[in-house]
Amino acid sequence: MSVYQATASAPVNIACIKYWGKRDTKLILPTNSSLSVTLDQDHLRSTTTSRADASFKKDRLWLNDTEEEIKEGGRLATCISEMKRLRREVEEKDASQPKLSSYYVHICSRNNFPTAAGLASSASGFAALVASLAALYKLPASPSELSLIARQGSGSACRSLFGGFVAWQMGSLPDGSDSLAVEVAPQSHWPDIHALICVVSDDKKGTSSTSGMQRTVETSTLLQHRIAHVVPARMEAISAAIQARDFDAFARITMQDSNQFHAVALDTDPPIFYMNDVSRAIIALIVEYNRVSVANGGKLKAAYTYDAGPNAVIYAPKENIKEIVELIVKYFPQPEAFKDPFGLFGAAGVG
Ligand code: 2P0
Repeated sequence: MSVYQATASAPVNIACIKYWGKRDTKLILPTNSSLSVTLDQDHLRSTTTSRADASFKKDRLWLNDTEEEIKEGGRLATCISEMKRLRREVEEKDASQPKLSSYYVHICSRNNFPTAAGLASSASGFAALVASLAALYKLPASPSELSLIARQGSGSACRSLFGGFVAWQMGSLPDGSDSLAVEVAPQSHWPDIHALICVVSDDKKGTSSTSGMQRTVETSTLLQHRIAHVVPARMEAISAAIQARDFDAFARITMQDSNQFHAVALDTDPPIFYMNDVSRAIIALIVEYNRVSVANGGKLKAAYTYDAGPNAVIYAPKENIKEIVELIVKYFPQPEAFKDPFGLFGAAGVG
């Protein structure tokens, strides 16, 4: 008897140009394009195994060994049914294919980083889910085509189907068929960039991204300015910086966009605060580190970016990482017992 099972992994991605706002909440269509760097497979990733079997009685999913409910019409159910639809297309073209689209699936997903670390796992999670079902169903789909489905699980997930530098083009069609991820450059184009993740707090965040960004869409006038007048030019400029391996420009744009995303969160009614005093102190440290370099005739040496939480991600060329870690440890001494509890306080290569 044949066993129909496949496993796939997808890494976490960290945005340099932030996605924040939906123009369609069901299809998850964004109000602006975004661009991220996918971390390498060795560090923060989700690994998912999917299995189809005629004996299964319903679709089921386990996340880190705990079963999650697959709510009818919810994001998980949408991704699974969309993948079954693509499988049906394969079966209709080739009658010799087993009718896996009519079987229920059991899906088991695990993160190799603690969910409690406060790092977004929905991006890697939905990307790995879609990739594992694509492997199970032997779909001829490209990563961009799969990104259309991962996007409906969680917007940022569409970017984790590629390694390296990835853009999520917002698209303009109402059905979302042009709102997909594309590769800007593979990791091998610029392997020198590293990401340092500083876990400032592992508390669960107060305002979820999904509800926070909708409140921003409804109440922030600054978001309208950002969408119309800021992001399009930044997408062009950061793509050019990546092509040219221009860290100075990449860093400047990344920090500006992190700042504007948090300004937009603050411009929301009621306001949303994702960074805390430690987050802001890390910004001050990186600003000073860069100021000294520039004052001595050098260039920017590091870029900070913050998502919907207080944890810092610092991008820097590899040669600066050791110095940055030493600075962070000097100014943010940690009690021995809390030193790197998750093994996250270190450099992760990208791609
Ligand atoms: C990003 N973030 O571009 C931005 C920056 C957080 C700050 O994507 O509602 O979890 O599932 O589409 O993707 C977080 O939003 O939201 C996010 P949904 P998601 O990475």
